[in-house]
Amino acid sequence: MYGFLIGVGVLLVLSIVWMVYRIQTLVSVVKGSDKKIASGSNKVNAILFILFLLGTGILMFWYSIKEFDNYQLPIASEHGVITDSLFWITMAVTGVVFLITHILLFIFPYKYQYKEDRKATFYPDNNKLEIIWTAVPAVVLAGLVISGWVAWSDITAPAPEKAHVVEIMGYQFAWEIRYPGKDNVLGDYDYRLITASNSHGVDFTDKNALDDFPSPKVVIPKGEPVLFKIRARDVLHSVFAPHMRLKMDAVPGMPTRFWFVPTKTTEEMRAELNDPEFEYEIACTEICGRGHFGMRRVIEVVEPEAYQKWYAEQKTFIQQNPALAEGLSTEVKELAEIQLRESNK
Ligand SMILES: [Cu+2]
Repeated sequence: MYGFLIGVGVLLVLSIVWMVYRIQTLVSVVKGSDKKIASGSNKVNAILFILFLLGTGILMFWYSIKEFDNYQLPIASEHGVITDSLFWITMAVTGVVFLITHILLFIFPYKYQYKEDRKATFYPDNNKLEIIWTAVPAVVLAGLVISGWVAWSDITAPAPEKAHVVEIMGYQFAWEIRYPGKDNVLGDYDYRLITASNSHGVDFTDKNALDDFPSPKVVIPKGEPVLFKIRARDVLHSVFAPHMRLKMDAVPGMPTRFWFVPTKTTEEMRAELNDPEFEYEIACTEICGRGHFGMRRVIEVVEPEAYQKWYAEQKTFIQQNPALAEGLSTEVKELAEIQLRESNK
């Protein structure tokens, strides 16, 4: 109902504007002032074009320089160096073209504003010019696209065998982290197994799941390949680790992955930034609902020895909650019990 009334209101306002315009035109015809094409506002508009160019140009440079450190975070992964250099090459090429075209775009309306004694030149076509402005962008863009494609193929190639696996599962509104345990193989999962005490939906009838363990934060070793296996439990989320130059969607029903090699420990980055509080983080970059802003997890990059030590100290799901082993087959239960005994030693 309101929509209809608003529609009628808009129509009425538009018709009033149209009537005012019509009356003005008729008045100028009667007065005989409609013959004059250019008025004083022509010059004002021409000058406004130049002011707009200068104003927005200054604002753009001021903002870009002021906020530079906020969008150029230090790189903490091997492939990040490659993607960053691609980014800056693209930025340089498109930036120069952007500046030239926009300066011309705004200077031309000023330079060629209407003058009574000036006539437009008739210039139908120029084949040579057209070939140049088609061929040059085609070659430059092909170069950019191909170098980007080569880098992306490398980055998304299968992870090395020895990569450390971490599962990251997004849900409204947090991330759950699961490690595969000693066997480096994650156990199966099934959304139908999700309960209050099994938020990952881990299938404990799969032997690979018995040594899996959860973690409140992502701990990974420096200088070694890490494979993130990413999934979502409800809606689209997206894993974003800006210092690692890592971004990958978490899609319900379609597991994704991203592997990389971290190059600086959290401690090293703290020293570099002179910030003892610094933490690497994962943020969600898919607007996934009301609590989207709260989807943060800390990533801690440590030396490989410290990682091995931390890994060995973690308690499996079943060690943390023996009730999860209830109802399992005798064979699986025995395996789980061996683990329990080991952890109690
Ligand atoms: Cu999210």
